[in-house]
Amino acid sequence: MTITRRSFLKGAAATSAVSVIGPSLLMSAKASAADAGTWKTTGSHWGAFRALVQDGKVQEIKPLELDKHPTEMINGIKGIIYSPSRVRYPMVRLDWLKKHKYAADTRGNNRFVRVTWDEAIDHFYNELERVQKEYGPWALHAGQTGWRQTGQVHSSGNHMQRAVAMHGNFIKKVGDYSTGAGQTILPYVLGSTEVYAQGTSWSEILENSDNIILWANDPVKNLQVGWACETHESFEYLDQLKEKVAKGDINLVSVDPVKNKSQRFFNNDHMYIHPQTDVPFMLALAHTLYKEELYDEDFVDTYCLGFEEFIAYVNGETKDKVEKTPEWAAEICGISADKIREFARMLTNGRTQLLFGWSIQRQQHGEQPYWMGAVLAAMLGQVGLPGGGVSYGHHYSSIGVPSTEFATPGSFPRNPEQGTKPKWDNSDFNGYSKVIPVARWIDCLTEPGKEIRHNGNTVKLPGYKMMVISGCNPWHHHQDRNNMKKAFKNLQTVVTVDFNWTASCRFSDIVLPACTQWERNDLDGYGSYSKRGLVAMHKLVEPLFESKSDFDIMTELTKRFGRDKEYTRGMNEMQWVQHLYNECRKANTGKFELPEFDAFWEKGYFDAGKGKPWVRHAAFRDDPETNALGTPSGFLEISSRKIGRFGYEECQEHPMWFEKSERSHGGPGSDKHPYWLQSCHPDKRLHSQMCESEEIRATYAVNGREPIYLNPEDAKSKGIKDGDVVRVFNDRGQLLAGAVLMDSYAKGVVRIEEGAWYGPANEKVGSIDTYGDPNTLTQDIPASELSQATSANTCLVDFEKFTGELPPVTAFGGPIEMKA
Ligand SMILES: Nc1nc2c(c(=O)[nH]1)N[C@H]1C(S)=C(S)[C@@H](COP(=O)(O)OP(=O)(O)OC[C@H]3O[C@@H](n4cnc5c(=O)[nH]c(N)nc54)[C@H](O)[C@@H]3O)O[C@H]1N2
Ligand SMILES: Nc1nc2c(c(=O)[nH]1)N[C@H]1C(S)=C(S)[C@@H](COP(=O)(O)OP(=O)(O)OC[C@H]3O[C@@H](n4cnc5c(=O)[nH]c(N)nc54)[C@H](O)[C@@H]3O)O[C@H]1N2
Ligand SMILES: [Mo]
Repeated sequence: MTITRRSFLKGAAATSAVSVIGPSLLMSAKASAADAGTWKTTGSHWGAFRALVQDGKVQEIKPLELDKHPTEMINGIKGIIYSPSRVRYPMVRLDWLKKHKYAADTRGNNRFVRVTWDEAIDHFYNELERVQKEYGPWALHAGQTGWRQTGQVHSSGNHMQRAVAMHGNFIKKVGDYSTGAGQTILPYVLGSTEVYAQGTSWSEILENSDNIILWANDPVKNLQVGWACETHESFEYLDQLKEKVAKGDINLVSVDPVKNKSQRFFNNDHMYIHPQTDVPFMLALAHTLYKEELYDEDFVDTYCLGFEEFIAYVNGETKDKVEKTPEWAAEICGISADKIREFARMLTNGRTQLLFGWSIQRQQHGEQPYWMGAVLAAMLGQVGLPGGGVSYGHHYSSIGVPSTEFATPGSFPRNPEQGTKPKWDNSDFNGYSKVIPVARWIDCLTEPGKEIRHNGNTVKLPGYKMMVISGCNPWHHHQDRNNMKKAFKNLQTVVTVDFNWTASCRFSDIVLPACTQWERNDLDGYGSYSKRGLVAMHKLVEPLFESKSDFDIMTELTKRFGRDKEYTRGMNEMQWVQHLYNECRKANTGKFELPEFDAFWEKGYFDAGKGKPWVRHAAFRDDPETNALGTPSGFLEISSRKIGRFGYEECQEHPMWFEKSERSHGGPGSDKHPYWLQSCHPDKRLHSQMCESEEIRATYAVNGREPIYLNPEDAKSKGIKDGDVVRVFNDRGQLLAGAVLMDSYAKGVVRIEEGAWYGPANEKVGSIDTYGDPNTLTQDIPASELSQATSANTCLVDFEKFTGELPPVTAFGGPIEMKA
């Protein structure tokens, strides 16, 4: 290995227009004959697999025999381990190190110097000390979390938070980017988050449903990954569903502005809808059900609260005094009034299961479509029946695959030992809130001290000075890059722990190289909601370069203040793996017989078999008094007095239609930037993870750039052909992407998948993103005062053919290495 980061980057620049895809730097073409290799078992968000390790390198990967529907993304795994974007050494930003006052003005210029591990940990520790001493706990944010790799011992967020918490207190977050609006509204309506709850079993749905509505839902794409090691069992049911649709046994309709991957798989009916206008459509459905007396009055009377207030709004008697007729809705949502009425009647024709995806709650007023979904289900009166009612999770982590009774393994603890105090035992947050809604962390930097409303409380935003990031990539997951660039100028020190040189590393000051999950031993639950068993995660190869496990990194940190024994509880990695296994084995006594650890480790998994079918909300339906919902009244709340009392503008006492700040097809802002940008979850990545994997990126990148999916007529009107590089822009930012023309996209709708690595031409606000991260263009606004959730899908853009000289892609290949 003679090539340096710098020369690699130059090499990438030289190939500019073509692509940065080259042979992986570390892959040996052929393994030596001497080492026949060993097959080892491990897991991942993409499923369990066995890897052939030869000459200390991963040569081949094949899915675990239990996985009958592996995702093609496992072909990208080698490319993660051997990516040219690996963080190789501890690095410190040159200007932060050499200049005074943290040199925040040049943060993002990607100029770093290599330091030793000792120096890096010293810097990290000294900064924690300084911030606690000079300011206090309000000045440290270590609360962002995300899709850390799998494994219960090494869960990296736990390691970072436990170590930092032993040192001092810090700002934490509540909520997440996935379901921020949904998980906040649904407890008021149905008594639980619903989004993270087991749903009615697929077998019950397949047997009992006459109609299934995939509402903003793309399970075929999104079930490829899971929060714990994914089993892909749900695909058995999707195959059966496809058969039933073909035979006409089930009427499957997708309500979506796009003909998505699932629709292409099922070849089912498509109810096209204009983006962000589901609520007007749903209000008109409610109007039809009411006027045509098709709704279930008994169910609404017995099980629900607040129908009268709601229906008065629908009838135009309250609020805006507009009757929510199909004709009214048609103008907004692009579905004709006749079709709306037909759709309403269809819903009442037999058993109907509504299956919502999560994307429509990741928009401004994202609470409303979810609340309306529950109201429609209530009016249909089938909540709690097999194959009827409403679900908000059947596209996620095998929800709908029956759960076994298996007790899942515990994890390395996120919190310090009970009863202990941090080194800096200071709980004075200077009047600021110590917990912030997750997506408001940038507002803290741009508007410190501001008071905002959140779910019945007031939050005072702390203008923190230091941030520690591990197991997440905020420079992928958050919205509006240029606003982030401005905000980061108010930070003194950013520490990131990652195995990949992401944009979050680029905008940090201290970067610590973690190893990947395939460079350490661990164990994980097999299946998230299905609780299918356990997977052994054998270390495939030794940590590459100077990387270390998060466990080892944070042990080093805690050593600096004499708390390492307490941190590790005196156990090393393998002792933790065995400890968690033995605890799990004990917890399953009498239910499942788990073998001794060694036998489990050698076999590679424990299979708990299949679970028992189940129907969500059935207990409530059977006996609503004994099994009341967890709502304030115990009923399904069509109107919520509690929310009404909050007095919010953008989320009131029952579901309503609110105009969006940006909406295509004639809505606000569409005269200037006519196209709706949806930043859906990627088909061939897990967010930003695997974008760095060159082999798999080569299968979708266009001209070395992230694809933008366009309607062919829209493209033609701008002289754009398949494969052209396109400049996509709005008032917030600009990026380059590669055009892919597809009929599946309606006119006025474009898609760039989230997780595309941010590759700014330089650190200056407004500079063009050379690879195509959609969050260069998205808005950083809250869904409402209730949830304060992200609204990435409320975003308009325009685009044009790019005719200038193509700048090189700067996203990949690591930092520019400088001499200190
Ligand atoms: N525009 C737009 N933005 C979105 C979304 C959208 O739909 N549209 N979706 C949002 C959603 S739902 C989500 S969940 C978020 C996801 O946001 P994130 O969870 O932040 O995204 P990931 O790309 O999974 O980032 C995980 C990071 O952790 C690193 N990592 C993984 N394992 C380890 C480990 O063991 N140790 C260490 N130290 N690091 C590790 C990875 O290399 C990667 O950089 O994005 C959100 N952002
Ligand atoms: N392959 C893969 N799978 C994943 C992930 C991944 O990164 N890659 N991430 C996982 C995670 S963390 C999450 S949170 C989930 C995300 O799950 P979701 O948020 O449900 O997924 P998306 O793909 O963003 O969107 C699903 C569908 O919603 C449609 N849609 C968007 N806006 C609207 C609208 O206004 N109205 C209607 N009717 N439809 C709309 C889109 O066209 C798309 O077909 O996926 C999980 N699964
Ligand atoms: Mo998510």
